[in-house]
Amino acid sequence: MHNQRPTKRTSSTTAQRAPEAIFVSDIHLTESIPRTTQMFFAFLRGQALQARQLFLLGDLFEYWAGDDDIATPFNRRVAEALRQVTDAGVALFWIAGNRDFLIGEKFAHATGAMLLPDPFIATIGGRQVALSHGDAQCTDDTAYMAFRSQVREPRWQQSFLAQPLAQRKKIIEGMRTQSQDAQRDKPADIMDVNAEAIASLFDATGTSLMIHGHTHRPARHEHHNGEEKRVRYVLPDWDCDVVPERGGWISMYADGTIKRFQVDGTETN
Ligand SMILES: [Mn+2]
Repeated sequence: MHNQRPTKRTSSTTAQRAPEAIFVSDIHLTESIPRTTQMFFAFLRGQALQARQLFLLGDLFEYWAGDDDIATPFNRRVAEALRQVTDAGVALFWIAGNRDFLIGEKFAHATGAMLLPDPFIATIGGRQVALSHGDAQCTDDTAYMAFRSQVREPRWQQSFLAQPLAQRKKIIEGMRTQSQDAQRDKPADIMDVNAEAIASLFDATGTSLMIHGHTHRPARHEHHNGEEKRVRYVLPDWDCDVVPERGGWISMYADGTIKRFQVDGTETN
């Protein structure tokens, strides 16, 4: 047995500190990825409960057909897993992704999540951090940007949501097939964020720190704006139903430090 007596040295090491906030995105939860779902639930029962705040930065779900879709058994399980996090006292925040932007107040109520606008400026560990899903900054993909502005219009959403759930799911299925076909023909670069769109987002939010997802290109980027150093973290997407498994999250601590973790809990440097 190890000596359980805490010492000053161990209690001050970063590895043992509880994070102020954890950020995660692009889990793309759906029934066909059971191991990913299991790993995400394990994350919610484990690391997430250590944090004061959990930020879901978009595309938690592979798709969301409207809040009546919460009755689907799989979605119900996800909502209940999130509810356990908020019931345990963790503040849960949500930014919509390009696949689950139809999440609404019913989902928020069921899970205890607070729906945030994109972008949102949070203050964590004394630092201001701009949070975004990231799809709105992929401005080189003009076809996607046109689609995005259409489906984000309240009138489009109203008429879409007025259709029966089964019909909406069929339409989304068609859109996903189309989008997969289109992505195959698009050069990889246009599916990344645009540098000017990122600079504009830093300018508009007045921050020098940003966390987003969407591109599935996990990284820590430094952007220099005159004397100012701007740091941008990109979250990984999750897929634990393939080898090697992918996924992970970003933790931010009370002193403002930031660490990136892989889905198995090891730190990325
Ligand atoms: Mn996305």
